[in-house]
Amino acid sequence: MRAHETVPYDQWIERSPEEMAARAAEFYEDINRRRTTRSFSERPVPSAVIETCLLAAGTAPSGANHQPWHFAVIESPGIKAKVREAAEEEERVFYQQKAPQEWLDALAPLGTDEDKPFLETAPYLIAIFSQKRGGPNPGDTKKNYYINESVGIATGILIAALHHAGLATLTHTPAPMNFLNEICGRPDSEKPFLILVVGYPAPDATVPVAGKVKKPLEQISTWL
Ligand code: IYR
Repeated sequence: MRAHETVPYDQWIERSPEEMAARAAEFYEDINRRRTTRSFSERPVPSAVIETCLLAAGTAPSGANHQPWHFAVIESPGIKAKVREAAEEEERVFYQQKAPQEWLDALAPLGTDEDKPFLETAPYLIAIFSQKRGGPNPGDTKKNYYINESVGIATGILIAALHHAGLATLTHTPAPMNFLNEICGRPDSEKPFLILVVGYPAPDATVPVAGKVKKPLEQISTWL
């Protein structure tokens, strides 16, 4: 290995097998209560909570530690309205023309459609962008690696962090989403990854029964 600077890994906390099992079970119980909701309350959310969850997302592993992500946090009602207008336009084309029947059939149990009122109701929209070029330091313009994997992992950590903090999320992926670059003032070298809708669920929020069904361990894992 080439010479590189290191420090002791002293943030590591050793846990007994019992403590590990208890912590794993506690985390599973909490994350298993996460549901994607499409019905948000207008109740304001403290911006400091969003900031801390973004810091958590930013700890994600990434290709060559280039951290090829950018989070555009939208709280302005005017900008949210613009996002809704552009997203609903794309979604109308998707649901009424582009989507093959097989896709529409797959979405039917979730009850999604082209109306996206949550894009204005929810207190925060986080538009997540992936960066083709960048690097660990500000101003770097190096090639980035494993971009989708890296941004996907960071997004997963962000969703878990927001849920853990007590907030609901919805992953929204209008396609194509190029309108987000202009609305959020992001350069063409960045590609919209997804919009995360964040807030409290509406008091009368419901979730589709179909979404609760998660595959059992035997189906999602093989042990060799
Ligand atoms: N982007 C559309 C359609 C959609 C696609 C999938 I796959 C979903 O899991 C949910 C929705 C929309 O947001 O409605």
